[in-house]
Amino acid sequence: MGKTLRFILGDQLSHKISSLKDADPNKDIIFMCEVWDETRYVKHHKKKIAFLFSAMRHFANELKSKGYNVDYVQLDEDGNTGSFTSELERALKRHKAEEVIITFPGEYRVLEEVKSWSEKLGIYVGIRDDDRFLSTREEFAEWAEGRKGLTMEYFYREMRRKHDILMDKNGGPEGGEWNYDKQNREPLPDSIELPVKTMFQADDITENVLRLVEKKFNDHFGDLYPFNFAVTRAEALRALNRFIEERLPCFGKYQDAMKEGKPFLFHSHISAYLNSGLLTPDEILEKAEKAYKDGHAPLNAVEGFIRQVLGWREFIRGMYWHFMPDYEHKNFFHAQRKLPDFFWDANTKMNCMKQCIKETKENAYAHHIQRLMVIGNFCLLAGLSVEEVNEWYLIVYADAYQWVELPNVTGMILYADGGLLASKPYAASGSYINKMSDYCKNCEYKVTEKTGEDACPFNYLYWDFLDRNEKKLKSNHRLSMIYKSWEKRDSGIKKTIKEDAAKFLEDL
Ligand code: FAD
Ligand code: DLZ
Ligand code: SF4
Repeated sequence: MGKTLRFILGDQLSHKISSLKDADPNKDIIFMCEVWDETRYVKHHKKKIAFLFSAMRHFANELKSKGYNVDYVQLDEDGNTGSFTSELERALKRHKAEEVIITFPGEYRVLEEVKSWSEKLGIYVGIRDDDRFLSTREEFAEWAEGRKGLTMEYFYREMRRKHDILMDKNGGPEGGEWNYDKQNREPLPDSIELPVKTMFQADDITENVLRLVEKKFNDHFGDLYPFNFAVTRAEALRALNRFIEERLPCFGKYQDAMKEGKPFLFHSHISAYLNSGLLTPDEILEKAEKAYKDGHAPLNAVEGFIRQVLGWREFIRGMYWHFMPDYEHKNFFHAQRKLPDFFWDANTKMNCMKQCIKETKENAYAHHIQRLMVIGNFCLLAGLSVEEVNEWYLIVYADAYQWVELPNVTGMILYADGGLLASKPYAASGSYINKMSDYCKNCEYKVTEKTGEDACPFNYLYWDFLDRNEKKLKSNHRLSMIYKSWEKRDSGIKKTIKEDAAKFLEDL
């Protein structure tokens, strides 16, 4: 009998990954490879590549020190052929292996590639479930079956019940409510002291990777330095523990707040670690719930955080696999405007966009409200190309993989799925941004002005978007009041709004 090769992908860096469950250190080969195709299918942010390569190399070393036989192919190694399939083919020959075991990949395109191996390479391919998620694709499909609308909130309640998280002894939600979002919308007070972000020093492995990225990916978006990501599970756990200790108590209250020059606030900054497998959702939920039970963090904060991980994250993944591959081609509003250059250099007069894009470029990170209500809101209102916006979001964030990026972009910000994920578009005028941030104070535009050269573009773009898409949106009962107020507006003002929007969009 030939050898078994266990293929670990770059976002499968978990010691308990299903593909390793029955691995035999004496016989099996653990295979990992850095390949051009994965780094270039979109031109990822430099920090994202550096993080993942360093985390992959550290993970491979940990497996080696546990006694496994690890075959790791580095990007610049002689003979690296550049794709998963061709590298696997070489590895199969090297080791005379006839069988590959792999955990279900995170992206549809990779799954298609994995499915082709059996025929192309004449081997047995065992694809195992990715049991790091709390809901399986089958469970999601069962839940979705026959429902008119797929609402995250109901899915989340089922998950709370099923996994017995934040439930009281009578089987109801802890504290009597399922959701404490009403308490979670405060802007950040000037006086508040923010905890320092957890940062890590680069070791030799990371230094080598940084030099490689500098050399090979210089034309990619984003700043490589300073680089202070966690690259091992032990480091990622430290970041998680410090979040629970220092940030979680205020996570809820200031979850939607934004502040110039403060990219990290009370968020956890664990998404890149979670999505690459250094952390798993079960341990995160356990620590968060314990913080509430120990009286360390209030219910609104803990419930709010748990909803993101147990609710949104699992729901988003469920949606991805439920609606792929069609989901990738949705474009409800036929949005096709080219992505403006300032998405790459942050050179725009709109201070909110400037700050959020600048921080994205520096950190490969922006928190949720920046992604949703500033950048995302702009993409929606300006009718930017669904394809280009998806590509941008996949490139720029260290936590971005298509399974999580696509539903957030196509469904949540662009409403390009026609309402499969969100019950109405997340569209907002400048006053929302002004309420939740201090960006408007330093902006060349005036948030209080609705039309004219100095007016905040979000103000006229908001109404222009609703007017442009009236046929598609008017029947949505959640928008009926807004359309009524638009109808009542003076026709001269409506005309000016539309002219201002047209001019702005033309100049983009
Ligand atoms: P926190 O605010 O501390 O939240 C805790 C965790 O909850 C996150 O780490 C994440 O794992 C999970 N979470 C929260 N919201 C979501 C959500 N909507 N979908 C999935 N998980 C969620 N998240 C990604 O992990 N990868 C992406 O590529 C990604 N793209 C996004 C694109 C857009 C347009 C939007 C609006 C959101 C996107 N998100 C994405 C979700 C969310 O913005 C990030 O997970 C979050 O900002 C990561 O920062 P954090 O770890 O500090 O999160
Ligand atoms: C994102 C990424 C990058 C940039 N490079 C690699 C790589 O060289 N090797 C690898 O195994 N994985 C990489 N990844 C992550 C994969 O793209 C990821 O596993 C798939 O997108 C499936 O989710
Ligand atoms: Fe953004 Fe408008 Fe405020 Fe300027 S005025 S920061 S464009 S919301």
